Parts: sequence; structure tokens; C-alpha cells
Amino acid sequence: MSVKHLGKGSEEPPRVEGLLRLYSMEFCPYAQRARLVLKAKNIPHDIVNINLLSKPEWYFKIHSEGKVPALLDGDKIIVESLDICDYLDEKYPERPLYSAEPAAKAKEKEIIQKIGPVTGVFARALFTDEKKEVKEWTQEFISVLQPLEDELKSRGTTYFGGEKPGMVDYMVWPWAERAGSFVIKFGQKPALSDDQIPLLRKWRKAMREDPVSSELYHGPERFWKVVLFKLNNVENPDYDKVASS
Ligand SMILES: N[C@@H](CCC(=O)N[C@@H](CS)C(=O)NCC(=O)O)C(=O)O
Repeated sequence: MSVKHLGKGSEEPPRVEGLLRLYSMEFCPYAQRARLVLKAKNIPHDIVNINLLSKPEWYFKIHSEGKVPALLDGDKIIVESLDICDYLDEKYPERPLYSAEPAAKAKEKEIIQKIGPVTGVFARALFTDEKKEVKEWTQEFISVLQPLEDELKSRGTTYFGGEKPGMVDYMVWPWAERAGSFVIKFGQKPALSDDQIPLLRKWRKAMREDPVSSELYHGPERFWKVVLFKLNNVENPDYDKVASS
């Protein structure tokens, strides 16, 4: 599948009747959520990648703010990664990613919200020059990750979804995949002792082996290159070159 990211002056590729279309960006963690769900459920779709630093004019008709992801299903447009993933899970019940039981499903949705503070610290640590020692960032990460660690502990399973990854796992994974970018930026590993977030570390290793997340894996180095493009305000980053390197 082509990874070309379409920018200003481009035209939207012709739509294929009856086929879902995901508007994405190869390195966006939110778009990755939708791609993980599409893959886990084997849902036929095509992908149109958007150059977020030079957005195509036509894309604002799909998403008023020009953000990714967006899902097109016939004449329905769904935006927001969690809404897209919920929509896909309901419409394509094979390999359900949430628990069937409503209270358990509601609880899973609650756990997904716990990633919010993690993405906040992640963005500050990677995208800003906020001056902090690695030790301090590590402590901050641990405090926002602890609720997820506690959840795994109370479940007693490798994955939040049980024996296999489920919706919570796929909604959290994109940030775990990118965690190594922190080591690249700061030139050192976070100072974690064995008793700090051990279950989440085990979970991360297991998720790396999951066939669905492996297939979409880019890893921290390539993600970091894209971050550098953004930080250096390069107007037309060659996502395509990075994506195929
Ligand atoms: N809350 C949104 C966040 C989507 C988002 O922030 N996407 C970023 C790319 S990772 C984006 O489109 N940025 C372009 C912009 O903000 O203009 C979701 O969950 O889908």
C-alpha cells in the first residue's frame, strides 16, 4: 500500500464504492488506533494519507480542522479515533474487541480514558523544551502510568483484554510503541527499578509480538525523525521517504 501523503494542490483519489476509507498519517498515534482496529478485524478498507504540515484543500470538507484520523463509510464521516474504533467494533462484530457484558465494556472505556494524562506527559517530554532531568520525567510518567499498572494487576492477565489484546490494548499501544523516542531524545534510559510498572513493561513486550501491532510497527527511531521535522518547522517534511526508509 502506498504511503504517499497528499498535500496542498493534490486531488483526493477516487473513492471506491462500498469500501471504507481511512484518512490517516503514517506516524499519527490516533490514526494508528483506527488502523489497528481495522487490521485486528480484517476489515477491507483503503487509506489516504494526509500531509499534516501542508494539508490538502479538499480534506477540510472531510474534517473541518483538517485532523486525522477520519473514517468515511458511504456518505457517513466519523472523526475522533475513539469514536471511529467504537463504530468499527459495533459495525463489524467479528473478533469483538470490547467485552460483551455492558458493565465490563463501560469499565474498559473508563480505562481507555486513563491514557489521556499519559499522552499529555508524552507530548510535553517530546515536543517541548521543558527542562527536566530524565529522573523527573520518569517519575512523572510513572505517576500517570500507575493507574494502568493497577488495572493490569487487578485483572491478573497479560493484556487488558485477557488472553488476547482487546480495545484497551490497541488504544494504549501507539504511545507504548513510541516510548523509545524518549530514550533517543534524552540519550538515556528512564531510571526504573524492577518494582516500578513491571506489568506494563511485560505487557509492552507482549504487545510488540502481537501480529496486528507488529504489522503496523514503525518503532521509535522513525517516529523521532518525524518529530524532528515538526520541531524544526520544516514545511514540507518528506514523510514518504521516512516511511519507506
Ligand atoms: N482527539 C483526536 C486527536 C487527533 C489528532 O490530534 N491528530 C493529529 C495528528 S497525530 C492531527 O491531525 N494534527 C494536525 C492538526 O492538529 O492540525 C483523535 O483522537 O482522533
